[in-house]
Amino acid sequence: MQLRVNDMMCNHCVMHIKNAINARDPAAKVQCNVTTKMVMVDSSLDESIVMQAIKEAGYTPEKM
Ligand SMILES: [Cu+2]
Repeated sequence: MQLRVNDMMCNHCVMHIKNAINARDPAAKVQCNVTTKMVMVDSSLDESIVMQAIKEAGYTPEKM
């Protein structure tokens, strides 16, 4: 799945987002691009769960 996180500003944000998703699915593969604000997630988790994880980390995910 692909999400946009406009308030992902730096590698610190990337680390928070990756940790939040991996806490729910340790096998999840997460690729973040701070320039395009794109977050690509390869996981068996529902999109709603991934979005909730990102919100709880303090960020604002949007569906593509
Ligand atoms: Cu940051």
